[in-house]
Amino acid sequence: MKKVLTIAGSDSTGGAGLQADLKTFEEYGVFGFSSITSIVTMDPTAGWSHDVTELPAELLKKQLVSVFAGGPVDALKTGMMGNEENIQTASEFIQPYKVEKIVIDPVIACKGTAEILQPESVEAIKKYLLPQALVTTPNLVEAGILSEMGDLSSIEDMKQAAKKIHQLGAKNVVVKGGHRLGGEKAIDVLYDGITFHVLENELYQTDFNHGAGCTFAAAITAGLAKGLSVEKAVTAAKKFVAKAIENGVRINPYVGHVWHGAYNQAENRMEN
Ligand code: PXL
Repeated sequence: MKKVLTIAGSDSTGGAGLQADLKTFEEYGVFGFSSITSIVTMDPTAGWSHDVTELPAELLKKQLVSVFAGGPVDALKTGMMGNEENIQTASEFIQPYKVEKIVIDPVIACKGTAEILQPESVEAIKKYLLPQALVTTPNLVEAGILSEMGDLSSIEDMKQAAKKIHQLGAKNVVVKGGHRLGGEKAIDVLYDGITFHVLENELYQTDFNHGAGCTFAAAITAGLAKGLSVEKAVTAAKKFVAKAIENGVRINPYVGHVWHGAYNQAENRMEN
């Protein structure tokens, strides 16, 4: 059984964050662990505005000690990290275990939720996390910030940003075009330091896609844990998340989530 860890924030509504990660890990048939960095809450009386409560680094470390008590994990991913101290703590803790399959989802700007912007974590992500990344998965805004290129509006821009982020130490960079890129297709650019792969998928016209980014990165992590190459893990993850978006569910008047179980039609399980 492959062991996979997410170091991420909690989204109690279950679409994004560590909840998305653990659900995705289960769908891939790997054993999921979690270390919580922060707790995100939403206020229905204030237009679903988001609030991030960061957990102390000491508590993050205690969780990591618990996770690694049985030895290193096969793969891990990071998501929302909270603050610089949490980033440094996680980075320094995992280093001696030499986990090769590390996916860094550089959560700086959550799609659609302007409230979640973590500009203070940018420098720490660059310094502590990207150099350890086998794969990093910035969205268009995050790639613009990390590459210091600002607004990215074409595939050419995405390629250039991927190259700059690769220079920061990430071995493979997936820049996600998403809806912001415009056009008819969902386009991602994967750069492995030598070759650019432009990956296309259907672009679903839906607002029920909260959690797509976390789910995508978690799927890559699980695929890597199971022995897929980076390119295969990324293409499999694209298919997995496309199904999850296509089958998104309305959660409440404010938000709709991807359905993490869609690829395997998990809703049909355990019927008797
Ligand atoms: O989508 C980015 C994201 C990551 N992690 C947590 C979140 C969100 C968005 O809401 O809540 C915990």
